Amino acid sequence: MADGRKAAPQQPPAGGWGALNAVEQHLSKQQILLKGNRALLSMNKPGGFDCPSCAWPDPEKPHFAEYCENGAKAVAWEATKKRTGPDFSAANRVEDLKAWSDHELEAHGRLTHPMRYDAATDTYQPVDWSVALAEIGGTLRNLDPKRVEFYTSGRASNEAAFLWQLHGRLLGTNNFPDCSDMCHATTTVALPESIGIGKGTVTLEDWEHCDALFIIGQNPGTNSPRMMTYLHDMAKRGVPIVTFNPLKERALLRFTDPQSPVEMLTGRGQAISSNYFQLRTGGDIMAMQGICKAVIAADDAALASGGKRILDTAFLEEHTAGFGAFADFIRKLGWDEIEHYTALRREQLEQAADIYMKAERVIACWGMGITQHKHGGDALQQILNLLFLRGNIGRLGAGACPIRGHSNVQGDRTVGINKTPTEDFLSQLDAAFGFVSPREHGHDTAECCEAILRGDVDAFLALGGNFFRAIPDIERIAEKVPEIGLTVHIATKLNRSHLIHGKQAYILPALGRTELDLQQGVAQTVTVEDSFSMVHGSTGRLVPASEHCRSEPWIVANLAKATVADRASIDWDGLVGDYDRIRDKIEAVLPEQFRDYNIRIGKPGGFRLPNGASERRWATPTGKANFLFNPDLKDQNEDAPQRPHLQLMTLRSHDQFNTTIYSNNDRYRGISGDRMVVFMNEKDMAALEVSEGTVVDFAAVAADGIERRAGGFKVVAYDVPQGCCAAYYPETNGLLSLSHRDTRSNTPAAKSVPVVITRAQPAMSA
Ligand SMILES: Nc1nc2c(c(=O)[nH]1)N[C@H]1C(S)=C(S)[C@@H](COP(=O)(O)OP(=O)(O)OC[C@H]3O[C@@H](n4cnc5c(=O)[nH]c(N)nc54)[C@H](O)[C@@H]3O)O[C@H]1N2
Ligand SMILES: Nc1nc2c(c(=O)[nH]1)N[C@H]1C(S)=C(S)[C@@H](COP(=O)(O)OP(=O)(O)OC[C@H]3O[C@@H](n4cnc5c(=O)[nH]c(N)nc54)[C@H](O)[C@@H]3O)O[C@H]1N2
Ligand SMILES: [Mo]
Repeated sequence: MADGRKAAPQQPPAGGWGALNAVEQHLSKQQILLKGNRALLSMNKPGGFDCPSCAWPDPEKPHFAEYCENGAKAVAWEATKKRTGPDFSAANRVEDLKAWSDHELEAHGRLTHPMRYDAATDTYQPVDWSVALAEIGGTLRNLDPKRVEFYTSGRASNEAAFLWQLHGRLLGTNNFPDCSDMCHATTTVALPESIGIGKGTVTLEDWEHCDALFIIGQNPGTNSPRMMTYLHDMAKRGVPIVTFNPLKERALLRFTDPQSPVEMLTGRGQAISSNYFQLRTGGDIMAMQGICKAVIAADDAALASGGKRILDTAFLEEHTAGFGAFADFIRKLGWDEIEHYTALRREQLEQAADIYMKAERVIACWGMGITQHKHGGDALQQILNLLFLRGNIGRLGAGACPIRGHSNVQGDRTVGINKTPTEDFLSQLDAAFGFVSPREHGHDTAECCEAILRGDVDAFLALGGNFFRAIPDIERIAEKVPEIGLTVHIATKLNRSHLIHGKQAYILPALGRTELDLQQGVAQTVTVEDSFSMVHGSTGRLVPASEHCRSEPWIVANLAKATVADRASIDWDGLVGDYDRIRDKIEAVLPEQFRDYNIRIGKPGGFRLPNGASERRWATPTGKANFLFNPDLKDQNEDAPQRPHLQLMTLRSHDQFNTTIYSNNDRYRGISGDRMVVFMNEKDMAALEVSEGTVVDFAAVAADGIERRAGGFKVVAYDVPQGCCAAYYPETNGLLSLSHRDTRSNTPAAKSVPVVITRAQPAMSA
């Protein structure tokens, strides 16, 4: 192709038989064919468990099989028959395990026993729960709480996360680094500036009524595949779907619904995106402003000719602030500039504007392609500006729709995982439990990493996740972790973070969400909040992986009991004996949001948390929805100290869930058996004198002057704009500089890493 983009190979649509085959293969690899299948049928249904994979909501009337290929993989991975028990850990030195791949570590199976690190043998050894808890509590209690970090990964339930923050605050800290700090924190922080709330405004009902959809920087075919059912139906109804993504993602091109017999038989599938705009990475600010420019120009023309107005002037007057200044700025923007920074043509953006103007009800969704940038917040505020122009918010079929990642990442924040809690929250918490919470702000993920680098952390505790693999700058930070006095990981599978440990180190095995959680003989339900602010119950059903696994609420409560029992009179056993009591406490602390919590989670589909913006109430300083823009900001990548060769996006393959690698395949991108690849434009390849299959090394170009390298990536010619390339996360995380991050929320700019690419040096012979 003239612009160096490799034409997409002739491949079948996404979904379809490929997806069904993948489900069967993943179940059988984990030796759970029948058991797994039965589990899958109770997933995302009232009375069943919530899918542990993504945060897409459950419909009120679920399909017979309300799950997707990647949800099935997540369940198979958790319900596996394989085990990582005491024999294994006693026989393998931690130093040796470091040579294992991420896939191998987790694929070995579920953790079955609490373990404690033994320095003499460099192994983890089984330890009784009571001993582990007493030892951890004994250490923690005597530390300066400002030097203790409580990390949360977004699979934790509301109940577990609520007890976790209570534990941290009883100890005396607001240090709550969260996986969301690497993810949608950009949304949580920048969206309130625009509309007064950090959450999306739409529900599934809106999705059913919208008549044009914009998908910006998100890959639903892999990361929220149940969204594909909606995209498929919309496309079939003729609803235009406008995609902005540098990379051609196959499921956004064509998708076969595995539940449609006709499509399965013909193999043709349904075209999904009506328009696919391959903008340059980080070009979203100007792309959105370009669309706004075309819309405002059309309205100016209508006004001049006495035609019907394009803008929703009533909405703009009653509900927004700052429109005048924004419109002036936009009118002066030059199309040359817009084309330069987006790598899109004016006609393309005018086409997008045309679709936007013809539609009565527009939803715009976004993911990591927007949030993981230096000015991610500014980019999403331009998406909001576009929505405001025609009043596309707070009415049926229209609104803002950030698509969250982990299945309960939004809920964990709601119940208090927050380094800057409001005074309201803290005073209610204090009243509910009879103590005084710390008021001083704590650390987010980036600040926690900085504290580790400075040597200012004495204990690091993680409720799930794989912190030391998911963060930027992993190599520099890993070097400092052995200086930390205590590391504790509550986990289901062994992962790299457990091998990068402190002096005193523990791994505590948790029940997974699919598993039966009996407390005092009664099956417990936990709750989660999805991307649409719906809260609903999840009840595990499978036999636990081991009799020594404990539920997360149990582990957290017992850890708290061993550490801070004397700080307030709290009936920890009572709370854990019946999770209704934990929910009563959540309701006491957040009465407006969780009114009648225990009653309302019984309703199919659950209940929706209050969301002012979706009713056109704006909790902003102006009391309005704000048009926000920075006139000096053109794109995300202007200030690299040296001209990088390319902007690297770090992304997910189809066979991974974050740092959990199910296999080395990426079916939709045509990759099999290898994760060490870099997707490049053919013109960039020619300029760098590399060809398909050449092995290359990356050197990152960071403002802090530190050299970061990663080597051994095989070049794959791909349909990406010139100047951009892509490789998988987490293999590239050593290239990310901790300081290269969203200016508001500190979210690492994982989608625009400036890199220089060179041919790999032949290995030196020893
Ligand atoms: N199966 C599976 N499901 C998952 C996950 C998983 O790893 N596996 N992870 C979960 C989590 S925690 C999250 S946060 C979500 C992540 O889900 P997504 O938000 O889809 O995340 P990514 O795959 O990292 O990247 C999203 C897309 O952004 C595009 N992109 C990159 N840079 C830019 C840019 O500058 N502009 C635009 N417009 N697009 C860009 C990429 O090409 C890619 O298609 O998925 C969740 N669900
Ligand atoms: N370069 C780059 N870096 C990124 C990203 C990127 O796009 N590019 N994405 C970022 C994003 S969006 C996110 S959300 C983070 C993810 O960061 P994390 O949330 O920290 O990482 P995960 O890989 O989701 O965590 C996997 C581990 O969770 C544990 N686990 C699984 N299920 C359970 C459970 O039910 N209970 C408990 N206690 N543990 C469980 C298992 O031990 C497993 O090994 O990574 C971020 N890092
Ligand atoms: Mo995420």
